[in-house]
Amino acid sequence: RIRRKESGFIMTDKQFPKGFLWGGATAANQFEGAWNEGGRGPATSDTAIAVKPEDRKNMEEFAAPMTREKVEFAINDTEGLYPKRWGSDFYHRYKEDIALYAEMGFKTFRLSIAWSRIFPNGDDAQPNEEGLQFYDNVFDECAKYGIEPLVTLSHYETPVGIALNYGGWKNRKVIDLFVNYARTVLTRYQDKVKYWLTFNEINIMGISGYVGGALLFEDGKQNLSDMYQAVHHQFVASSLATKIAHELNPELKVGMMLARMQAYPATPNPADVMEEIKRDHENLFFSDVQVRGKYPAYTKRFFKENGIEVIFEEGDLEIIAQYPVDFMSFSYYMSSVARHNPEAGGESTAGNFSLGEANPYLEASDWGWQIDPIGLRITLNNLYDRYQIPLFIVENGLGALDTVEEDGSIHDSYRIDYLKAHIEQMYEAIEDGVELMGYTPWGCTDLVSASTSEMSKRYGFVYVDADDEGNGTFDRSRKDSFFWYQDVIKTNGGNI
Ligand code: BGP
Repeated sequence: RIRRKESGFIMTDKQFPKGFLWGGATAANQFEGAWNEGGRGPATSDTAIAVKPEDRKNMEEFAAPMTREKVEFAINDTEGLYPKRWGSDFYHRYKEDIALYAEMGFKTFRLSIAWSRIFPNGDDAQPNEEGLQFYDNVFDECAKYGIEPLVTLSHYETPVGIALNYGGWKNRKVIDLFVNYARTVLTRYQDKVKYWLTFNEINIMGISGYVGGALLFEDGKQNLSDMYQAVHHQFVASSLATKIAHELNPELKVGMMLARMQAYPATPNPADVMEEIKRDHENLFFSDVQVRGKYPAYTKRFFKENGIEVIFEEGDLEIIAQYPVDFMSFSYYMSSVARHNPEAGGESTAGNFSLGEANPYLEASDWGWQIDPIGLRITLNNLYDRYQIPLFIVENGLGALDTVEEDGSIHDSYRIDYLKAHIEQMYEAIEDGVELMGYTPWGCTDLVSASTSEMSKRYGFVYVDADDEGNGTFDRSRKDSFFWYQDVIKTNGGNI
């Protein structure tokens, strides 16, 4: 099956589609740092404290509701450990980072805009020009190398002013504030950015009260009505942003972003299969609304049975119906097991969002995330069967502890194995007929973890010399996976 040799690389018949968008993904709240520079206002992510290594598998902090008390305390606290405030210092090192992406051959680079860099308090009358200029510089740098930016409007951070003064997304006024922000950046960057995502992992808000940063619970208790009200507002805001993008230029493509959680029935017991369908409904509700443009019947039932009250204003459902997304993107890290009677289950494992039953057929990462490459093929097939629109994998990867050798090299063969196995399954899914736009593995340069705020949980091809306390030079270096991924891109997946 070996076809030809090109500049030292063996090319095989196994090729990804022409124009496939290989790249990497980051987010401002975990990567940029410079939290109080350039006129940026504080964001909810600046108040996320580090989880100690011994508490790694304890997801309490991740899932704890965001409260006024905590946010106010953290924002005035100069002593505590808040690693997202310094991130990986992309703010000062973007030129070097983008040059490294160009060296790997990236076709695309996923990043997010920090809302509070543009509107420091969330509701300012005028945008902050210095913030706008920063992203102009970043996009111009990408353009130098022909790298297409893929931009998330809201990735796990909200201006603190919106949390404290409005209570976050449960307040309808936040739709207008977001739409104003979206209009500002879509208009400004319409000639520089073609691909946009509205909300990162829109389904996580309820589970990750604190990390998601979108919703304040005054009494410290998660409340399903508030959560689904907030989600509804995000649906409307997302559709309005899509409308603006298409009015500016019909060529702009706007996607939704789901944390896809593939679940398997624990046994062939129909009750377990039904449990899996229920999990799918919880997860796919978000893409059903954003892709199909309407609330599914199963959600109406769920609302009714759980006493959830969501206020829909006149015109909301029409907006959602009129402006669905152009493509669907998702993150994929692991799969899970669905069992009707959890007590009958075996061993448990940690995941990025919750504890769950371990699948005996799979191995897990050091953080307990179960590694399942075939699950990615299953997911791609299921999503494409369901929606028949282009898909984009905008996050995938292995969080691991890396060791720097004496000569500075980093031999991360475990990361290469993980990514290779997933890319193989992507190829299979494409052969199955799935329309896949691209692949941006998470944290292409090491960055601070969303769930634990650790720097030592690394995903990158590029190493950042910084520890969990923010000590280090923050200098960049190439891991073994850097050279491996460079080959993958150069051969358009032909060496997998
Ligand atoms: C996703 C988030 C990212 C990211 C990733 C890895 O849920 O969109 O922001 O960080 O998960 O998670 P973690 O950083 O917790 O390892």
